[in-house]
Amino acid sequence: MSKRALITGITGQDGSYLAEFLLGKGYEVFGLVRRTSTINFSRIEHIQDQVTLIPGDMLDQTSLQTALAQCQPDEIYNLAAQSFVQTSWGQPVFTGDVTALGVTRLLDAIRHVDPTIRFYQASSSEMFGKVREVPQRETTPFYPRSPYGVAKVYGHWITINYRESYNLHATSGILFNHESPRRGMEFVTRKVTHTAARIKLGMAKELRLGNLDSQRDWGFAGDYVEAMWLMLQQESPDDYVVATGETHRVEELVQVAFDHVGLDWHDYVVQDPRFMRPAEVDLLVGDPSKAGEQLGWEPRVTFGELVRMMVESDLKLLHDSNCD
Ligand code: NAP
Ligand code: F7E
Repeated sequence: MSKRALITGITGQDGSYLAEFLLGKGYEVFGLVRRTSTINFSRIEHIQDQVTLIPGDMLDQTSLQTALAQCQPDEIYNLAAQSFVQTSWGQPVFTGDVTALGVTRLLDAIRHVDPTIRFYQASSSEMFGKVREVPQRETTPFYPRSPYGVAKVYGHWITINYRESYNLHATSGILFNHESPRRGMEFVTRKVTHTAARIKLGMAKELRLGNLDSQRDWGFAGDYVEAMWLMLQQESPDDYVVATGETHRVEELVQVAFDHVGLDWHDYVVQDPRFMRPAEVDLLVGDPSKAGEQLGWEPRVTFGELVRMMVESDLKLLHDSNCD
């Protein structure tokens, strides 16, 4: 009998990679999708006939319980969230409802429907915020710097609380930034690679950015979904940091992307206060040694390879859409 997995957030970047990964492992894959007036299945359209989509919303307890009863999963990967940090200042209550309380709704549905289901929570390096130590590891205290980060701290602790209160196999993966050609356009990596490609093709003249000095530990999403799966294959639930252990400035990201298309970024990049944040996180860089030792996980794609892969993909995407 093949294992059954339910992915919340299957239409997002990570959800699409995880669904592919689990299908490759022989899983029967279910995805929770919320109702929207326009269908947004572009990231999963190539596998849509291999997965079963179930309507539901992280804001609606009944729909979560119904989804669990319907698909009876062995494993649940909770990837659904309002995941854009900048938006969380403009919509702090909504962000808390989906990204924080949504985790409780799902854990409580597990408790009532089938407490043997294994649960993965998508926690975030944003929980470290104003960092207490460098690099950050599982034991580093949290100091979130955005409503999103605060919501993720709640989601992290409610996962641990349900693990300890009800003996659930509930695990929290503290993932540092991970990117891909499927990254949303609002995030800085994709904004840079897509705009560099547009400038190269004569479709744009400038790239407006916020803080070029921010530093992040950027990995490839395709590598990180494997770590999620490995966590749920462990005998006992636990918490793990998943990161590359390297940090790069936004300016470096810009440099690699523009170099790849043969342009000097200084001629195109404009700093724009609209993209500055009310509070920034400090030096985010993760220590993935526990994931390495206990899960046997390590990142494969380097920072340079990742940025170039994204630029190449955007050049192709723009070229193909021009030919349509
Ligand atoms: P993403 O591309 O923004 O995807 C978010 C997913 O959540 C989408 O499928 C979205 O559905 C769904 N969603 C949002 N609100 C929902 C609701 N009320 N009910 C049901 N589904 C809802 O995010 P991602 O980059 O794949 O990240 C996946 C998870 O990992 C998120 O929880 C994120 O916070 C966390 N995380 C990400 C990173 C990273 O670097 N990518 C790092 C650490 C943690 P729609 O398509 O309908 O909008
Ligand atoms: O910003 C700076 C910005 O929006 C990265 C989410 O997946 O990872 C992601 O959150 C940095 C920040 O990602 C622009 O100020 C400069 O310092 O790509 P981002 P994020 O905020 O790190 C974490 C781990 C998550 O959990 C989140 O869900 O880049 N930056 N100029 C800019 N950022 C954006 N978006 N746009 C700019 O123009």
